[in-house]
Amino acid sequence: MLKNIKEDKNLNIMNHSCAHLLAQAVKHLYPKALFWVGPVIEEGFYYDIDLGEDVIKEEDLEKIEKEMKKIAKDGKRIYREELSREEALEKFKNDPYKIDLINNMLEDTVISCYTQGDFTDLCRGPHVESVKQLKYFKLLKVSGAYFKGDSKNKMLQRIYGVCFENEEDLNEYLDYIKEAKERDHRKIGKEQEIFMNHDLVGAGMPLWLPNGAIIRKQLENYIYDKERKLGYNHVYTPCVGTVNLYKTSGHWDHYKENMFPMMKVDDEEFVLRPMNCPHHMLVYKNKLHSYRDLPIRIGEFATDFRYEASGAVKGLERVRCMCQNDAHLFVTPEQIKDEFKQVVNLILEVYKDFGIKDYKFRLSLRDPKDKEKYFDDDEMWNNAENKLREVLNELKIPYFEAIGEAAFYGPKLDVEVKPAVGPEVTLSTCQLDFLLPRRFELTYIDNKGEKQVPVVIHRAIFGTFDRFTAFLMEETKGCFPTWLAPIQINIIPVNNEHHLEYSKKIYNLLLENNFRVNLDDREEKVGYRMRESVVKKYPYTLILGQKEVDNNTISYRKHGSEETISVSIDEFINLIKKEII
Ligand code: TSB
Ligand code: ZN
Repeated sequence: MLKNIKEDKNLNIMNHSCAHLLAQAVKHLYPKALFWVGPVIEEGFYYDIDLGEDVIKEEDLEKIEKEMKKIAKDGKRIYREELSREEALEKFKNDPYKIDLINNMLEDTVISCYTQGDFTDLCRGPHVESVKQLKYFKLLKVSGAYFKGDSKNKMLQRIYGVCFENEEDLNEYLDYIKEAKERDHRKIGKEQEIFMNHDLVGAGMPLWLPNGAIIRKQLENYIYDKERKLGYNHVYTPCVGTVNLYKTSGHWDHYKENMFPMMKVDDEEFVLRPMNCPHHMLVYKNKLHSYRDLPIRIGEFATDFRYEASGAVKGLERVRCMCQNDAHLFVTPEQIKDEFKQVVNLILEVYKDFGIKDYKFRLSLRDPKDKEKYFDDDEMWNNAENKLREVLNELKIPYFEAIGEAAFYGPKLDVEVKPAVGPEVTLSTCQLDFLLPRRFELTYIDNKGEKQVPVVIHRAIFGTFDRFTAFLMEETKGCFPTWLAPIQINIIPVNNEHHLEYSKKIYNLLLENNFRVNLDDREEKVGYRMRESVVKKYPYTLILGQKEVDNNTISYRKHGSEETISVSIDEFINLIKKEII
């Protein structure tokens, strides 16, 4: 595991000092530059810069880095100076950003600045003693960032970099970034034509291409079968609802900032739905229920819309239009534990099937102080939170607790995973809810003939198909297992004149057997087409030449193997069928 630079005391100081070195170099090259803040982050440092008319592009980073090296080599000492508020305001009187910082400092803050050669910056410190100590650094990227993170403010330029104590650590880190970039699902998604985005559709609204659609369909079939076996019933419901529906559920009061704005049609006020629970509550309410009917498990592959900040949307991982693998389980209080355990076991089973090993369970609790986000009923919350702890302890599942991560209606058990790039995200979730059934006045008749309110478990095993597919692309580095791969078998005839007819016969036979096949009959050299088959990560490549035609066989290579194996077509079909089941 790589070091967390922010947490490592020495690296923190070095990276912070390196941010100053960056600012000094930028000032040399762009004398009009003004600087906002340059903090240390987990992955290194950045500095937000106002360059006026100038724009720094990725290709300019090299020359800035060169200037940084020059200054570092020059080896000036770094001096700290403490200033009174008046002195500081006077010293930085031509710099609106520093004046803003000074004016926002608390009364008793010690104001200090650091000087190295011809560059002085307002800073709390500490710093290394001399710029000479900064040797192993690299500028990584440049992006836009709004002043104070507010889109109404001016866009500044943010340059990211990283600094280490030695060359080895720097190289290890750069290799890691390179590998992460290779694994980034946005790159794989493009290369393998899994999804695309278009400005005319909008940010965070991916379009699933044919290859992606195959993967998604496979995932749907996989989880649908599992859910059916566990007694789920699936429904289709509209991806809009009236504002009143979401007022009844409480989303309008507690979740509005995550929703698209209301739209009026005739006299009705609609919203694109951010969640499906209200619809499923109404499905439950369509009939009278006895305790004998419970648990009732209503599932749906349901499209939702959520407002995510434009800077936060990311490929398929964080989108504004998503499809949940959702279900709501309506249970009696006595059934909570067993039903919750069934969900956790399903999560574990699915992760095992997909070979996912690196994940953590997070118990997401309310923040009792946040009365706006969370429904105000301490007894209900304590009861629900304790119930989840009990289940987790009984299942002996290791977990960590996170305050303020619960849904507004109840605590959650979330599964956290780490994407190739960026912070952890939640995949699966299982949530306990005593609130929504009350708000929708749901009931069942208990064994004494009395009306009772059911408890609801909200759960999404994949989370969304979008996020899960993004994660799978990164986990597998784009080498999908055969049952999921958009193209499972690629056929290469050695010579079109002599082997195409036989190749077509094999192609049709494989199609008839429900495999997803591609016939690469382009007039390119065999070696070239083989290499491309490897690059495209097709699980199987068939090479069909004279020997195969004469013997009525096929020769195949499995992705990742150099070995070519010859078998009869029946043997090959059986082999893949066995692998897929
Ligand atoms: C499970 N009402 C519940 C449902 O019944 C619900 O909506 N829970 S949720 O808010 O946690 O969302 C379910 C899952 O959707 C999350 O666990 C996460 O995996 C996924 N998800 C959330 N936001 C996004 C997003 N912007 N892009 C892609 N997937 C997302
Ligand atoms: Zn729900």
